[in-house]
Amino acid sequence: MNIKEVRLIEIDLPLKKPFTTSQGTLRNRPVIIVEVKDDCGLTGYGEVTAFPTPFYTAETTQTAWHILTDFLLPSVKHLDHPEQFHQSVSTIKGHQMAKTGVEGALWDLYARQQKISLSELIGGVRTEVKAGAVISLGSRTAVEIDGLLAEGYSRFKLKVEKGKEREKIMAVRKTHPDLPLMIDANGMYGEEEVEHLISLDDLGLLMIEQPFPAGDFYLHHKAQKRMSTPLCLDESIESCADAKQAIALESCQVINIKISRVGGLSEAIKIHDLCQAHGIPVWCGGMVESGVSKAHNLALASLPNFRFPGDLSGSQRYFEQDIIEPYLEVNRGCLSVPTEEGIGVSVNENILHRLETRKYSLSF
Ligand code: OSB
Ligand code: MG
Repeated sequence: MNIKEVRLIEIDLPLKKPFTTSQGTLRNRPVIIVEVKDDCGLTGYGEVTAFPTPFYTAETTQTAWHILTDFLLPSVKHLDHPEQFHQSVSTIKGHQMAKTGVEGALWDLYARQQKISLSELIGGVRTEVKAGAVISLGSRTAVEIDGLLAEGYSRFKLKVEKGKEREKIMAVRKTHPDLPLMIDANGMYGEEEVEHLISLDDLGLLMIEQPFPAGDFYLHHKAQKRMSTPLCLDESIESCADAKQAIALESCQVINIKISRVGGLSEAIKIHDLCQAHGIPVWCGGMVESGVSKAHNLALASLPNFRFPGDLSGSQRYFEQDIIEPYLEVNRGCLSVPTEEGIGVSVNENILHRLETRKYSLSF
């Protein structure tokens, strides 16, 4: 790929309002943008979406910076294809989000070198994908849903608190009885709450995301066996091997694929293919991320087994200002899959530098 330089730019994106789950609150959104440059002057962009605190997975912005600068960046020098990266860093355990930022930049660069879009490169079959929204704890749920419906969003995911799920869902159902609605528990239930979770089976939810902690395939299996509402795994799936176990143990009926949680696009595609072969639908998760990740997500979500609207929203859902051009926007409930080369959007370097909190570069 003739890579001459790799750069990290950490930025701090101001959020329109805090984003809260049962596990923690995000008040602003630091991310690390990865740039890889080749000998012809082309640049590929990736994003590290680790959070400032380890409330979602074990990584943080700070652990990612350490792993990137001390271990990952030198590995990009001799690659011929982005798919080689994951294997080339296999002795560095975990740190999926740090790896994803680098692999994402490599995929974008590679597609630009081939002069095709990332979606085309990976065999995408859709020109647009349906938008879905996440409603954070602490939001005015009804008001927010009305606004999102007016924009055409077609799937609604509520963050919920233990014991208050029914009340919250019923309040929405009162005004919108047929709304495609789901909840995301972010692993907040324990073994002692299996019966409580099963009691939510009559609420007609599209699915329930990650009721039990990551790693507990057994509890998910135990509950799924007794529920008709599909369980969807998020935090539990950090690799294709995890997806294999979840499917074999019948721990879920749906999987949320986040590129950043599984260590990159190559692994995400493997999970997509595995799920497709087993009749398990997938959808694309979100990380309250910048347009760089959103553009990568749209390429992924153009694959055939993405069969539910994902956590795919427009540039201005969480931020006043995005770092990409043009902004990704929801039109009549859909986001277009970019058709320009690579991820199909460019990064506004002026905005990037204005938001920059630290940087690093390595030349070859
Ligand atoms: O569990 O999917 C999650 C955001 C932060 C941490 C965890 C999760 C989320 C989301 C995605 O729900 C929000 C989005 O990007 O739209
Ligand atoms: Mg989730």
